[in-house]
Amino acid sequence: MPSFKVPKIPSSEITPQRIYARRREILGLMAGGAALAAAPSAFAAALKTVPSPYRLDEELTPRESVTTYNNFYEFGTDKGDPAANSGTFKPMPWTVEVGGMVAKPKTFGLEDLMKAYPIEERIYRMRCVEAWSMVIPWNGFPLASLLKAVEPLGSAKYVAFESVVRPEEMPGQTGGFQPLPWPYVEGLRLDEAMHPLTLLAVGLYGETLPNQNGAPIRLVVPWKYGFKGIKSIVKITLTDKQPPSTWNILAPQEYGFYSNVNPAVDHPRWSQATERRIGTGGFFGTSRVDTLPFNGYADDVASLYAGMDLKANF
Ligand SMILES: Nc1nc2c(c(=O)[nH]1)N[C@H]1C(S)=C(S)[C@@H](COP(=O)(O)O)O[C@H]1N2
Ligand SMILES: [Mo]
Repeated sequence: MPSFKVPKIPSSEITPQRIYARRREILGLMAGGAALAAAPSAFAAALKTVPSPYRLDEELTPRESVTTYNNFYEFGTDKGDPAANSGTFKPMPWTVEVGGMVAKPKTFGLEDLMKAYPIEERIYRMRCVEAWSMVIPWNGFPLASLLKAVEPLGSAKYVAFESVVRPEEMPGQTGGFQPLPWPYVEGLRLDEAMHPLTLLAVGLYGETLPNQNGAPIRLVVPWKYGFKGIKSIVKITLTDKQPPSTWNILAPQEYGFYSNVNPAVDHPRWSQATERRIGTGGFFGTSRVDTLPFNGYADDVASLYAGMDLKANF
């Protein structure tokens, strides 16, 4: 259970009415297990979710913004590219291979994972290192649940993640200009990975993840910059060495391994003191808000970094 203060307010008070109307529509469809008619992907389906205490008393970013303003370089580097170019990506069937320093390595089918753990709704802030942010209602289960199932060995100190490589379905992985080395890789310290806030998301806004948001399964670590939230995960490896991180490999002086949201540590090329909150006051509206240490989750996670120099280990 979370240690942070969560306002005990019914979600109807914090969720725009439009979304609630949509929820009723989804609930109606859930009864028949039908896919959504107007879904952006052929694989989109309503999720049966359970409430969680992880809520925020902040305006949600409209679903339209969450699903059209994206970073997912496998589909192109412009914000609109992932939504425009991911139509042929096939997130089903899908497996995630979990191994390394564990007693019970296993390759999980995505549907089995979704049946094994209750799918929670969690509303988190998402802060990109580029100084924009959103408030997103994710659906998923704690990464800790999956890690416990494979029984990490005492020697395991980190968790490494890998995204899928499918040039035939991902236009950013073909052609002359390759913006990143593939696969996209990320890592967490084991205690960060086991933290109750750390989520494996399989949906947002009550539906399976749109391709552009990292279908069918992606990481969400709300106190870290968005690039730690690796998308379309195919492999999770427990290890005793600090894993590589794509943006850290590319520009180590700009993107640290930890990348905890920190308004006091500027990016070498811009300030991190404030952020543009996307979609506030309508689809194209933005407002500038102060960036919070650990993205507002300091009460929960600051103790993970006790005694660490947060400017040196950024
Ligand atoms: N595989 C992969 N994962 C990725 C990225 C990417 O380019 N490839 N971009 C990251 C960045 S920089 C951010 S801000 C978030 C964006 O998530 P969203 O598009 O769902 O908001 O995904 C992260 N995960
Ligand atoms: Mo990002």
